[in-house]
Amino acid sequence: LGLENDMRRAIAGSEFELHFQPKVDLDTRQVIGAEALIRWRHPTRGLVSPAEFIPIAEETGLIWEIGCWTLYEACRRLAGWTASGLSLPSVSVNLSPRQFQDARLVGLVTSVVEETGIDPSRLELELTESAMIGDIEKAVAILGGLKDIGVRLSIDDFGTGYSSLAYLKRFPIDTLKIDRSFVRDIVKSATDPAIVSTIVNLAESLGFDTIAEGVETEQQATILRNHRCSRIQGFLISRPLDVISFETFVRESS
Ligand code: G
Ligand code: G
Ligand code: MN
Ligand code: NA
Repeated sequence: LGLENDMRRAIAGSEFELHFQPKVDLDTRQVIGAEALIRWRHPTRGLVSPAEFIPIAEETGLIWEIGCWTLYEACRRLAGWTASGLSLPSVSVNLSPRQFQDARLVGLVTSVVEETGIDPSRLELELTESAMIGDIEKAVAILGGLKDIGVRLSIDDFGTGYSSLAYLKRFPIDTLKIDRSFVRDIVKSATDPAIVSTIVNLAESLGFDTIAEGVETEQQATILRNHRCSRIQGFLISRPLDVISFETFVRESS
């Protein structure tokens, strides 16, 4: 309950901030986008990881308010960067299962896009497979509502959930984010290169893009390139950065 009460205060008192992790084209290392990742600057505990507070926010329902703030903040940043000439094609925001299933989601995204004036195709929403299993018809309807706004959709941590191919082909999504567990051991593993290759081929057949997450070494990047995965994200390129450091990173790499 301690953290829950603190979270209510944090929502009211703007103790949250967004960090941004660049996504790049593997060959050119050009920045193609960034993932927004929330951080909580707690007055006594210091920087609290979302891994710690997002699950509590999900349980208590506070995730709705936090998600509203995250979406607005990410889009306000994108609008500001566009106005100031920083060249950043897109920004992605993570949505947890409860956010995805909230009946207010399509309305929220519509309002955020209108009020911040961003081009909706430059906003990407990252969803996990677990958010979409259960009621597939409902998931397809929500995804369709989001696509109608013009935003891009990706499946995060792809390969770790339960998506069957029958469902996957019905999802109007744009990108599969290859889970970092397949990248971690790709240099030594007998199976992981084949898994990555299968995901890339599957994505191509269904008309989706891919990006590999958690890329930490040049060796991993080389193997990913050999398996025709052309976009990467991970500590090799950059850790998630606070706004000032991120702006410097984008300027220096463009
Ligand atoms: O950045 P980090 O490794 O600390 O993130 C930990 C987890 O928190 C990841 O699974 C990430 O997707 C999730 N996360 C980060 N920011 C947000 C956010 O704004 N909303 C939601 N729902 N999850 C987030
Ligand atoms: O669940 P999701 O994929 O949204 O999680 C994003 C989290 O992954 C962020 O918290 C970020 O800090 C973390 N992350 C990003 N790049 C790397 C990486 O190269 N290695 C590891 N171990 N974690 C990473
Ligand atoms: Mn993510
Ligand atoms: Na992920």
